[in-house]
Amino acid sequence: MSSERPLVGVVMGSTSDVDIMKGCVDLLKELSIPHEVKVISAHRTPARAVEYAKSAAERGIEVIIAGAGWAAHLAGFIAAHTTLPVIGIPIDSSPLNGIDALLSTVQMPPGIPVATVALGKGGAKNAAVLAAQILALKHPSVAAKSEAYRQGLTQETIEEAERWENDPTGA
Ligand code: RP5
Repeated sequence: MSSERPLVGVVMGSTSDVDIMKGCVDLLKELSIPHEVKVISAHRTPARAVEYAKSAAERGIEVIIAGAGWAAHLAGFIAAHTTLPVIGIPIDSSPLNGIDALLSTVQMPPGIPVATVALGKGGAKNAAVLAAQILALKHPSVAAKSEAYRQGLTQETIEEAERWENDPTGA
């Protein structure tokens, strides 16, 4: 949790999602983006989900990230109650390995979008990066962090590739 006023609201459907959602929160921290984290279920605590979505903009939140598994209605339910951009992370926690969450999150009807990222851990990280890229349009400090993150990723990938290219059989 950041001490500054949060710009990103990170919401997950259950404490059982923490393992996956940690990747998102860690990256928001790395990018120095003020954020808050809430556990709110669209099915088990629907009134809290409505209250959260409706009050987010007036509290200064600019992007909401919502991760949920199974019949994952959290991101869509929140999107229905706010015009803030909502990024949905489908979590692969169900016996269907997340295909249910993926379809529930991505298949929003016309007019109420959820920017759905990849399933599971990769998606959780991408949600943080996408939130940073949205905030970067307005916040120069986030733009700088976002740019530096991308450059770091590119550099790291080149160095890793060169290590293997120079010594393909090395340990
Ligand atoms: C979803 O149901 C949550 O996002 C979680 O991924 C899944 C299972 O929740 P628990 O039964 O583990 O609390 O709403």
